[in-house]
Order: sequence, then C-alpha cells, then structure tokens
Amino acid sequence: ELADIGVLGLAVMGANLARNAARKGFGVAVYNRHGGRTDDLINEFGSEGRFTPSKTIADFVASIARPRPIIIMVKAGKPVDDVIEELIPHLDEGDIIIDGGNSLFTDTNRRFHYLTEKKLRFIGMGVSGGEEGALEGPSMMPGGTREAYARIEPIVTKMAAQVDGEPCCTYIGTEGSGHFVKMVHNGIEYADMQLITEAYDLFKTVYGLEAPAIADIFADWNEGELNSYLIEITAAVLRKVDDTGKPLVDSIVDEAEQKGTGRWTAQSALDLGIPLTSITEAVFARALSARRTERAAVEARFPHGDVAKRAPSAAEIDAIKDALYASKIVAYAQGFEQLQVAAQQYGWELKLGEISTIWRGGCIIRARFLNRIREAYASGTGGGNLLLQDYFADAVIKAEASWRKVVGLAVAEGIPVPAFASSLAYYDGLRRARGPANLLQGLRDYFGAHTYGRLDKPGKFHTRWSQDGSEVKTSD
Ligand code: NBP
Repeated sequence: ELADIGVLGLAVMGANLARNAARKGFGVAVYNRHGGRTDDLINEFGSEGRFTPSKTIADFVASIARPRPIIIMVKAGKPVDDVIEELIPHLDEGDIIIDGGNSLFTDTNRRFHYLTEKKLRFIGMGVSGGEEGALEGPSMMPGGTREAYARIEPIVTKMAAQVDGEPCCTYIGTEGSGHFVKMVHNGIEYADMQLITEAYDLFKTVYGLEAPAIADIFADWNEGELNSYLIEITAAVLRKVDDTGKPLVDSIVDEAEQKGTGRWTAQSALDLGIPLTSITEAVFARALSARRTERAAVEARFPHGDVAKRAPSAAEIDAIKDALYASKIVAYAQGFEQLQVAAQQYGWELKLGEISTIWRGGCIIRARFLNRIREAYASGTGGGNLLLQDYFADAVIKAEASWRKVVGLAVAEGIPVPAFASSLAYYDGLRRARGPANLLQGLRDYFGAHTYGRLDKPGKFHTRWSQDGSEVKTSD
C-alpha cells in the first residue's frame, strides 16, 4: 500500500513530523541521507503507525501515492536546493515538494517559480512549535498555489495543533508567503522574549529579587492578559534548580545566540521601509549580549554605581507588567504592519485574521492575546494599525503612565530596556501629527538641495542657502 505522504530529513523536526502524521493514521514514507536516522526512527517508534522506510530516494518516491506530497525537513539553505535537485528526476507532473524548514522567503519564491516551470508544485511551509510542536501539533503556514494546498490540506490540518476545534494551519498565499509569515512570527518571538528579559532584569537588578520570586511573578502574570506559552515557560526556567541546589538561570552564560530569522525580519523591514523597532532592537540586544568579553572590559572602565535594591511594591510589579504589555502590543502592531505592507508589495493576499488564528496554538508565540488580534482583523476591512483597534488602544492608554515610569526608572538606574523604550518611542512618534522632521528636511535642502514641501502652499521648494537666501519653487 502506498504512503499518504513522504518525509525526507529525519533529524529532530522531520522525525517528529513523520511520527505526528503516522499517529494521526496516515501512511508515512520516510527517508534520510544517512540511513542511521531512518533505522533509529523505525526501531524506536515504528510501532506508532504505518511507516515505509527507504534507503534510496528512488524507493522513497516510489512508495508514495500520486500526486506525491513530500515534506523536506533539512537544514535551511543549500541542503534544500540539493535535495530538490535529487528529487526532481524521480518525480511526476503535479507532485508536491513541501519545504517545512526555516527557509528565507526569497529562496522560497525562487524555488516556487523554478519548480512550477518544471510542472512540479512547491509549497514553502513555515512550521513553528519546536520539537514538541512537530510531534504533538505545530502551527503551520503553507504558501504555494491553492490547488497544491488543497491536495495536502486533509493531512496538514490533522497534523496541526487544534484550538477550539480549529486547526492551526491555513492557506497563507502564493510564492514564499508562508515562509514570510513564519519569519515575522519568529521576529515577534524575538521581541516577546526580549521584553520578558527586560522585565526580568528590572526585577533582578533594580529590585534585587531572586529567580524563584521572579518565577512567582511570571506565573501570576500567566493567569491574566499576558497568558502565553513564553510567559509560562519563563516561570518554569526561573524556577529550575540545578544539581548545586541553586537556580539554573544564574549559571547560564548571558550570551544570546541566533539562527537568523530575527535578522531576516529586520532586514525585510528595512527593505519595505517599516519602522519595526521592537523586533529590530531585540535582534541588536542579542548581538550586544554576544560581546561578553567586551562587555566585561567596558564595565571595568565605566563601573556602575550601586543600585539601591529593595523589594517592589505590588504597584511597581504591576507597572512592569503594564510596560511589558504595552510594548508587546507595539511589537505585534509593527509585525502585522509588516505583513500588510509585504502583502501589498509582493501581491499576496494575506488574511491577518486567519494568521492570528493559526498562531493561537502550536507555535512559540501562542497566547490568549491572539484571540483579540483575530477579532480585530476579522471584524474590520482587514487592515490598519493594531494600535487603532479599540481593544488595544484602550489597553495602551491604560498602561501608558506605568510604561513611562518603568522606562524612566530603567534609564535612571542605568539598566538597558531597548525594547520597552523603543516601543514607547514608536508610540510617541506615531501619535504626533507634527514631528520634528521639518528641521531634518531643512538640513537636507541646505547641504544637498533635496527640496522640501511647505505647510502653507503646494509644491516643492528649495532655498538658495549659500547664495542670496531666496526661495525657489522647484515643482508643483
Ligand atoms: P537540521 O537543521 O539540523 O538539519 C539536519 C537534517 O538535514 C538531517 O536530516 C540531515 O541529513 C539533513 N541534510 C543536510 Br544538513 N544536508 C543535506 C543534504 N545535502 N541532503 C540531504 N539531507 C541533508 O534539522 P532540524 O533541527 O530537524 O531542522 C530542520 C528544519 O526545520 C530547519 O530548517 C530548521 O531551521 C527548521 N526548524 C527547526 C525547529 C527546531 O526547533 N529545531 C523549529 C522549527 C523549524 P543527515 O542526517 O544525513 O546529515
């Protein structure tokens, strides 16, 4: 009997996706370049469902029902192109290669058009949820043609996490839009995590709380509007005690690593001209954290005065929660703006309400909050800045005073809160009908004759700064 789906690449993610499909009752063909991984999967988990292992690509392809859906789960970059080239000679018209890795969306665009020319179909599918999600039900963001998606829909919607009876998987759009949406998801994840670490830093460094006490605060926050996977696991990580009997977190090296999806999100924002400040600051904060030796040297040159540590009052704890919440709203507002601008720029029909729906479960940023975003984008014409939606506008207005106080406290104490502060600056910048860029335009005109517009009359103008100082109209 032919398999319903194939999975190629059986490292942790691929193996878990294959097991997920098998547990849901699908026949799963499996293949890995080094056969040892295939053997391990079958030996350990072969009894979980109907697996068809193969040791050659030819046998693997032949073991799948046509038109064949084949998920490839290999390292992003060149391995994906290599695997596609290896598969092509064995495939038939209409077969579907599904790239479930974290590929850069522009690579997915290229592969989509390349395979379409060869009369094959290609789906770039963002998969979020880590190892556990892949096994138990991830959030899946497939992009490609609607027809190709229709072929895999019955399988992937069963593999995905389910929230309130709805699968965390829906058709995203054409070309690399699925990987684009996954990229922005990861960027938002960067911002969420940076905001959490800034709150932690304030509790630890300004108020002198120990990890278990901070764990209690996050556990408490997880009961309210901040309820989310990342807040929940923050409490778990802070609570963990290692073999020495001390909090594990106090022994973990304070150097953040990154695999690139946050950086891609920021680069895309620069390309699209979007003020994606919260996510970008989160990427920079990781880069700064990675300079550990340099930080030690600079601290020696600019020693901190002692921070007078004292336990926070309930109101002070709430203020940090408000700052985190308002900053989080800004980070999401920016991320959703990036989706809207990309949709326009690249001709994709991204449905923001559906995207927030499939982020409610399975993925790393899953949160109660996303129900509100879903409502916001489902009700209206489907666009606009999230800050202008009533629910979020009210939340930010309520949090605003605390937000300012917390950023002020951090600045006064010399504790960096780049994501809190840049989110606040974005909010303050956006809610000013008249900002200071008038002067900037004046400077540009002075040194580069770049011209400026005037509030009191239409057209473009230039002042002859170094001549007689008179103004000329340069265009209507
Ligand atoms: P890795 O990213 O570590 O990749 C290892 C797999 O790629 C192995 O199966 C390896 O085969 C295969 N591979 C490589 Br490398 N080069 C190959 C080639 N030229 N031909 C054939 N196979 C090749 O695996 P992973 O951590 O399971 O992640 C897979 C994808 O999922 C990545 O894109 C990752 O970014 C993404 N992702 C990961 C997570 C996570 O939590 N880890 C979450 C979401 C998405 P071999 O065994 O023969 O060397």
